[in-house]
Amino acid sequence: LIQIEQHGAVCLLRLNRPEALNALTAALLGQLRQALEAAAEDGATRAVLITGAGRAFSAGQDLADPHVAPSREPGVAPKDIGHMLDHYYVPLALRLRSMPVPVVAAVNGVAAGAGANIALGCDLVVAGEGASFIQAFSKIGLIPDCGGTWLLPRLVGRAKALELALLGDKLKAADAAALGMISRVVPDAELQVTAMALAQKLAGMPTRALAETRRALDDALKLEFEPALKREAALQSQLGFAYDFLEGVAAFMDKRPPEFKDR
Ligand code: LHQ
Repeated sequence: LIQIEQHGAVCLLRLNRPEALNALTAALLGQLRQALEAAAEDGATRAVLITGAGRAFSAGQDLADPHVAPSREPGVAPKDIGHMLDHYYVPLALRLRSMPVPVVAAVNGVAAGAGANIALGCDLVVAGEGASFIQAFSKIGLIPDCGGTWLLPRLVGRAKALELALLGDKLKAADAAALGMISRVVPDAELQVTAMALAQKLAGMPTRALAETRRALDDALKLEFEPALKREAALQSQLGFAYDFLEGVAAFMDKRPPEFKDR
């Protein structure tokens, strides 16, 4: 359900249920999390790239999955879909957000519901011109999950976040980029090459500094100015002891490309 390809230091993960628009089942979500875990552990991987097989990135939770689909039989008690969140989506969103390496999403088609929020939970989001994002939850009586309520207002501000979440309308990739919700839009035919090049570029950068940059930014959103400055100072102090700082400065002074090693 997840195709894993190693391209040098980039681990490519492809959601692979194209016949169901890569709708998310418990099995697929479990495999995705395992693959991320393995990439986090594997010291040779310095960036992860996530994309979808076929014409969609992901249609979100598989609504036909018996763990989720409400029974139409009269008198059958509703299931607790919260279990799906507790056991699959919450750990997945946390894993994405705390990866020791940068994660790029290449959004190759529609990204709906939790599929959209998995993409938005990545560090850089590149989309093909034909891609789109749909906060589909409200249409089936739910709220944005898989981090949507946290991510959306931070990405596009409260007003747009509410509009997207309340209406659940399709947002084209170009409009998502104009809102600042994603990093960039490229022609569909160039998506995979562009996203891979971006992941390879990140893979050649000081990995630990990149992960700490994400952490510092996320922390700063919760902090007042002075504590944020102190947090920066503490993280910077640690990075100052790391090999990559020594190497980065040495390479600059020697006018040669750096070879970063820390992870
Ligand atoms: C699908 C799905 C799908 C199953 C297309 N499931 N089959 C978390 C935890 C617990 C509970 C619930 O939710 C969550 C988080 C969530 O993600 S909730 C949101 C779930 N996702 C949606 O509500 C989106 C539903 N899908 C759509 O709105 C459309 O299919 C989109 C806009 C994604 C694509 O539209 P089209 O390009 O027109 O394709 P289509 O609708 O014809 O779909 C193709 C096939 O895929 C079709 O099956 P069929 O047998 O007729 O070919 C769809 O039924 C199936 N499919 N999404 N989520």
